[in-house]
Amino acid sequence: MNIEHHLDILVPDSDSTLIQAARYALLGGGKRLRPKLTLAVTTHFNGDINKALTPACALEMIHCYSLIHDDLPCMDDDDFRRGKPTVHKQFGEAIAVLAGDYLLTRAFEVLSLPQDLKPEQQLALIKSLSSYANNDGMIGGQVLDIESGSSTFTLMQLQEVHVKKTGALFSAAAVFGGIIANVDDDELERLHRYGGHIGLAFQIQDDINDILRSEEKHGSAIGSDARNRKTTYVTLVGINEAKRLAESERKKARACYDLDIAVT
Ligand code: GRG
Repeated sequence: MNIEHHLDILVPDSDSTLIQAARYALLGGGKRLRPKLTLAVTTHFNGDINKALTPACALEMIHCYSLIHDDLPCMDDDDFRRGKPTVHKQFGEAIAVLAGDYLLTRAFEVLSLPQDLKPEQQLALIKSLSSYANNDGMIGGQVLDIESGSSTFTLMQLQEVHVKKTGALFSAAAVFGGIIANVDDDELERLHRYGGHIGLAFQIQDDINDILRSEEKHGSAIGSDARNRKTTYVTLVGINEAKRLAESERKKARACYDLDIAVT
């Protein structure tokens, strides 16, 4: 069951600059955490992971589109991602915007393709992904983040940003596995909470790693987030409390399901 191979099939190579830019982002060496989570949850509920592969790849397309747009000069203005120039550095800003748009659109297209799922399941996946990726989820989190400018968040506000911006796609990944394995609504609700805890733990750990990477590289405990004046868990509560919060989120996730997934 190969996520890389399936992504390659779903966005086949072409002479089109748009497709080349989309493939540059999509096939560029991500950890594939969200699709792996979908496959792990599907397996946990004895679902068929062959049926989970296309939906899992749709999630990765949404994730990659969000990274392309997040790196743009009008957002985080980053020059490198996954050790390579960002899409707008490589292909120009206009093509980067459009490659993000393409992956967003293609994600919903592949969810709607005839496949080995019931139409009700396909509809549930589409509905679920639309809401997790939208204003109540990922895009809403990004807006909150941008609107805060450089003012400092409270811990509650920071948590809301990350529950939406990062947690929502992890919830979508977990819920996807539940939909594919045909679990009931109570279980879907638990999967939603599970994904949210995993996502927060992941985000807090990412903030901690930013500091640790910086200590390794520059010998200073000021990470790139702090240099960019971003509020992070570490800048807000310090590294020890951040580690405690990450562990607490992992514990809450484990209280939902004790799955062996290497996400955080
Ligand atoms: C622009 C619509 C829009 C949304 C942007 C999720 C998001 C919102 C932006 C991603 C930017 C970011 C750095 C978010 C924090 C979460 C995070 C560390 C994402 C990177 O995820 P990984 O580590 O990436 O799973 P890989 O490269 O492994 O796929």
